[in-house]
Amino acid sequence: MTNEDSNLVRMLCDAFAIQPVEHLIIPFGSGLINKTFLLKDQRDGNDWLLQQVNTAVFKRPELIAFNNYLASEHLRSHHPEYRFMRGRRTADGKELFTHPELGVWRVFPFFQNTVSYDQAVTPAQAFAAAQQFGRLTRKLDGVYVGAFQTIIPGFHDTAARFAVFQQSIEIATPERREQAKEVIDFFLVRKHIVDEFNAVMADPAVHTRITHNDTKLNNVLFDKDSGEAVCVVDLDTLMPGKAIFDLGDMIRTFISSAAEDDPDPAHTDIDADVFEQLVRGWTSEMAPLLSDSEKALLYWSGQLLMFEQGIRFLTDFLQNDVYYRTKHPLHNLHRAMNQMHLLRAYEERRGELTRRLA
Ligand code: GN1
Ligand code: MG
Repeated sequence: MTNEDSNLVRMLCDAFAIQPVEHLIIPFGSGLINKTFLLKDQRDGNDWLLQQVNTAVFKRPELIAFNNYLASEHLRSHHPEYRFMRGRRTADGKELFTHPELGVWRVFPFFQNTVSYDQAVTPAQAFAAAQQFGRLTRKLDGVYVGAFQTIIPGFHDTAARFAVFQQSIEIATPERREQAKEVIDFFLVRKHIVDEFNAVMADPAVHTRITHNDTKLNNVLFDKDSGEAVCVVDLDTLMPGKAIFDLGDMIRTFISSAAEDDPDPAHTDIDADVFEQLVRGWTSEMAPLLSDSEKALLYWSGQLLMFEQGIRFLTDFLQNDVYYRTKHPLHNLHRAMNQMHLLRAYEERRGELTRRLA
């Protein structure tokens, strides 16, 4: 860890009244947006996750704290057994630590003996993980959705994201536009997905609920020994949304054999058993709440989210990497290519996959 990071962690520990065990401060996780540290508290032996809120992405971090508060109050009174990751307060009782140079930080309990996976789970793990995401939305059924804030406006507004994508093609450097040509064309010819999205959004039977909005596989913690899914994490985007989009992001991230930035099509294979079990896991919680309209969108939700994520990565490439953290100049393009290969494979196997859900 750099000197700078050690100083940072020391200030954060002061702010949140934690006495860290020096050798147990580790940079943590593989998020593309936030910086995270894991550390142990000398006093009580508890592990904590220190997470930076990226204020370029989360322009109003207090809204994250607000929604988390509303959710945790509802769960505490209606479902006290539910394991919801509530943030630790600062020494002076605030939900967020805000500092002019160090930025905005939150602290969460870290459940010991847990692990998360970036990819390649078994069908049983896929069932359990999807069940956890479904359970969150189900347990939050009954809250007054209107009281929750929109943390990132238009987060899953695929139509708006497509419009920005089209503009970014125009303003991109000729070099990047040329490098991305095949991928741009691939997504442009799928504009019908945007039309389908607009129809879905206009359907009153596709309900707005409180959803997680970032249901990647690695946002579920599994117990290292029993292998059971323990809880969901990364509640930064807990806000009103369509539950079906949570399902779509699970399909996108669970079923692929390739890492999210692997551009080689030969590595992208779809695990149909994982697909089937994740949909079953999610519906094992959500079925009582789902309308016929929503039930008709199970397969489609995966298509939507692969499309949306593909154009998000591609837009960022065309805009010279302003949003996602990148490790090399082609990183966002590789991510977009990965979504392209995944979506293509997913469409090719549509018949087989939808039959699995019958
Ligand atoms: C971002 O930061 P992380 O890894 O939790 C992004 C998600 C994307 C994801 C792709 C706020 O999530 O929407 O699906 O990268 N989060 C935000 O890996 O934009
Ligand atoms: Mg996230």
